[in-house]
Amino acid sequence: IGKVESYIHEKLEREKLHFVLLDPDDVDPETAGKIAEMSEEIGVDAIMIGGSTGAEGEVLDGVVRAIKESSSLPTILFPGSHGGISKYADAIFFMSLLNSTNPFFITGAQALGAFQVKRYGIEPIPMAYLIVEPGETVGWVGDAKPIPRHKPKIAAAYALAGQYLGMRLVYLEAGSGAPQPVPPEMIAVVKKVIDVPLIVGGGIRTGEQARAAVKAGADIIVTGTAIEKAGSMDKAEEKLEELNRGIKG
Ligand code: 1GP
Repeated sequence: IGKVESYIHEKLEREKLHFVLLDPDDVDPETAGKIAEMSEEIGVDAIMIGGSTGAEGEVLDGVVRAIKESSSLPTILFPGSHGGISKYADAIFFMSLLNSTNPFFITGAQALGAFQVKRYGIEPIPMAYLIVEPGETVGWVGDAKPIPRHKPKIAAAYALAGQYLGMRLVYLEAGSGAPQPVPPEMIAVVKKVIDVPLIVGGGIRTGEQARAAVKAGADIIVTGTAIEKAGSMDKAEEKLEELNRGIKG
């Protein structure tokens, strides 16, 4: 396994992790750089870069470069498709949307992007990506059949299947900006059956919600909207601190 994945595993032996997601379609490079710098100071563990719409090409490259220039945190691509690849990033969540109804999001985009990942020497980290209701934009764009919020066993079955298919991370996603995060009951049931680290994101806005997800069994918490839409850099900093405290305890 590669450098970034080793870093994740080493850190997980000591603490729960906090990844901040920046969507190049929502933040300009300068803001992204500032948020990354603040994130590193506060104790965030990695920056994820991606989005479902418009997070491609020069816009994506510009944001990744700005982040690399202003922090030494690992940069991990979180692509909406093969368009979400940037040669400036350290690693990529090489993810399959297992509960999509469209093979493009399960294996198609992956095939279209594979050579580019190899050419640029980006570290691929295989990940099972599961969309839970409501799913928001990524659920719609990804042609997902979102897992019902009150059906944790369906989530667990997909998560275990992902692990058995060789994926080394499982991500439970409620969708960026979801009104409610993934239910803690679902996190607990999934965590019980898998052995690989569990990532949870979508709609986590408060330290309390982050804490609840960690207590239920999440290993890595992803936050995006709460920081991007905080309103000012000062408020973004406060929010980052609150969320980080919730995760790290
Ligand atoms: C979205 O899970 C991530 O893909 C983060 O969601 O923007 O709601 O924090 P938020």
